[in-house]
Amino acid sequence: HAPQGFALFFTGLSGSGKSTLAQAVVARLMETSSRPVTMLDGDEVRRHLSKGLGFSREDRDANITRIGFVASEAVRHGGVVICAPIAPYAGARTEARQLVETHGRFVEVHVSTPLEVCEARDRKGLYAAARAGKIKGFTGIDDPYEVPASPELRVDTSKSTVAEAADRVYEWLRNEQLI
Ligand code: GGZ
Repeated sequence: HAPQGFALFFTGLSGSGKSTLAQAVVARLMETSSRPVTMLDGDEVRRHLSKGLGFSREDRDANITRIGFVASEAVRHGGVVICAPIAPYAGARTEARQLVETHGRFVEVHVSTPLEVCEARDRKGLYAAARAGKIKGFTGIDDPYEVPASPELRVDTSKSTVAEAADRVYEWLRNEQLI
């Protein structure tokens, strides 16, 4: 019979390694299975699905609800969906979970790389801009990130390599017989 659909939902600060990790997991899935994977890339989501939304609480919540809705539609048909938004608010994450769990599994992965590490990396210079007051309401600086209380998995990319973290996610999925 057709395998169960699931959404792999990475959440964490900007620069925590969510996208890199998501890409590594997608690569592993592609190597080992012929199941199609829908990647809801953060930048693309904000360019298309969530075009026009900003970073107020309301807009961030709307962004996450839209991602949850699209994920649930793919999962309904047995699909594998991977997304990696910051998703700073627990309420919106729960809403996305509920949408997806109507049809399949929701796997929340908290990418728990500490703020100090994300800020030291500052790949896009956004933390420096936020500290300088050039960006207002930046997650972790002057906007909240509600730490997930009970995610399926927690990974810290300052304590392991991306490959090791991707391995842990992959093994977790195998253990749950999702792949
Ligand atoms: C946080 C911001 C902000 C503010 C722009 N706060 O490192 P990035 O650049 O590529 O990832 C961040 C991205 C976050 O978008 P999400 O759709 O994942 O956010 S949410 O889940 O909260 O809807 C960052 C950039 O957008 N960015 N302004 N104020 N990140």
